[in-house]
Formats: sequence, C-alpha cells, structure tokens
Amino acid sequence: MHVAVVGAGSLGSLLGGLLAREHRVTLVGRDPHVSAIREHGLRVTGVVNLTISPDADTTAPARCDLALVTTKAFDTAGAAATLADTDAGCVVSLQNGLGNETVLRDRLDCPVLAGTCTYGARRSDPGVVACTGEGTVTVGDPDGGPSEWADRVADAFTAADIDATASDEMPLLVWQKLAVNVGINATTALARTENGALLDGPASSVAAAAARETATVARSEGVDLADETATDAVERVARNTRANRSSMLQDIDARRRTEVDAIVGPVADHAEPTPVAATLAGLLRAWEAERGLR
Ligand code: KPL
Repeated sequence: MHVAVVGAGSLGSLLGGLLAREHRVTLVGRDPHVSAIREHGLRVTGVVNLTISPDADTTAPARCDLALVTTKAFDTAGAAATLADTDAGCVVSLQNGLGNETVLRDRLDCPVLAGTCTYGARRSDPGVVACTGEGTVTVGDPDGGPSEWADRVADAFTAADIDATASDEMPLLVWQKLAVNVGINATTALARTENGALLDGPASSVAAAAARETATVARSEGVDLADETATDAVERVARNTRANRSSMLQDIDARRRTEVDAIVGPVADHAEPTPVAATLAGLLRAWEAERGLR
C-alpha cells in the first residue's frame, strides 16, 4: 500500500516511520525535516529504535492508497489543499479536536475516516522522532457504523506491527478522546506540568471537572458518554503517559499557537454551561493573543 502522511510533525513522522516497515510511505512535511530524512533517513528513538528511509517531500504525491492527516487542527484546511490534486483512495484524520473530518469531507472527493491514536511522540532534531509510548490506533466512519475502508486501513496498520482496530463507534471514541485532551492538555499546558501531575496533584480536580463538562456536552449532542467514562479515561491516560509533556504544553514551551479552539473550544463555546472549560479556553486564548498567535 502507498501511504502519504500529510503533516510530518511528531506523530505523523512516528506513524510514517513505523508504517514504512511494511508499506511505501511518503512523509509530507517541511524543511529542514524533509531534507534531513532524504539525506540520512528517519531515525526513530525511544521505546522503538529504527532508522528507515520513507520518501519525504514538501508536496503530496499524485496518487496514494491512503492519506493520513496528522497536522495541527488549525492546519486541516491547508492539509486538504495539499491533497487537492492527489488521487487518494481514502483519507484518515488522526488529529486532535473536533470537526477535522468535516473540513476534509467538504474539500476532498474520497472517503474520509476519523481515527484516534494513543502513541506518544516527540520531535527533537530534523530527521529524528522519539517514540515516548507505544499505543493503539482506532479508525472508523466519523458518523459511526461499519466501513470497509476502516477494515482495510486497520489491516494496513496491523501488517506494519501497529496495534490497530476498526470501530463502528467513532462518535463515542472521538468525544472520549476529546474529554482526555480537554482534561489533560489544557490543564497541563496552563499548570506547566507533566501528565502524571494530574493523578493526585492540585490540578487533578480541574482536569476531572473539564472531562465531566465534555461528557455533558457530548450527551447534549446525542453521544452517550458517561461522566465516569470520561474521568476514568483522563486518569488512565495520565497514568499511562505520566512522564509526557502534552502536545499543548509542548506548543506553549515552544511559544507556538495551540489547538485550544479545536480541543477546548467545542466545550467552552457550547450553549451548555461549562465554566471550567470556558476558564481554561479564556486563559489559553489570552496567552495566544498576547503573543500575536491568534
Ligand atoms: O494526546 C495527547 C496529547 O498530548 O496531545 C495526550 C493523550 C494527552 C498525551 O500527552
């Protein structure tokens, strides 16, 4: 299978490197990362160790069987533009936040799937990505229900030794992941702590309250996410990734724009009262505004 990965940041580079063990992979990203991969290959360090040579380019290939979108949520329209001239069999969003599949579907003429991924990744130098934790990939129709493409994509991941499943319950899984990201990313970004600090530290009640608000909003949107399922998921992920700096904290550390609008926005800006999420979003947006990032 030919897989194009649009957004060769940390997660995209890691998944592309792992998939290249079995498939032809084109990593679509920016220099100097792309040039480094062309010259020396991609080095994966940490939990998985390998050096591999996927294709790397700043533009998408003319054809591919599968395109994975791993850009930041605010770059989704840009990812769709990158893929506009690509004849792709199927596109899978493996991004944070809500609404990415709608943006892709509105702009692309092929099946679009939703996906979640629990691998941890961090990019250090050009051409290098660290795997900070092995995880699983789940793909499926964003509206729920069976999908032949989801089965095919899960099989392609599995063939490359990546634990993957196709699910017909993506709306629930996407909202559950959102609860984890609202609870963990926003809180750790503002408190400047590693994920493990949410297990029993002073910010743990903030993360749990934000997860409960996410579950309330999910239910009001017709997705049956229980409060306890959301708070349990936050606790489980904080435990499994206790040494990680969340992607939002990494953005704050690097003084980059965060994914606050796609992650916290759907909860903070909802008609349901969500005071904790609204406070988290307000503080993160103020941080961005102060630095001219929004
Ligand atoms: O997805 C993540 C992120 O950092 O974006 C979690 C699961 C919170 C791991 O850090």
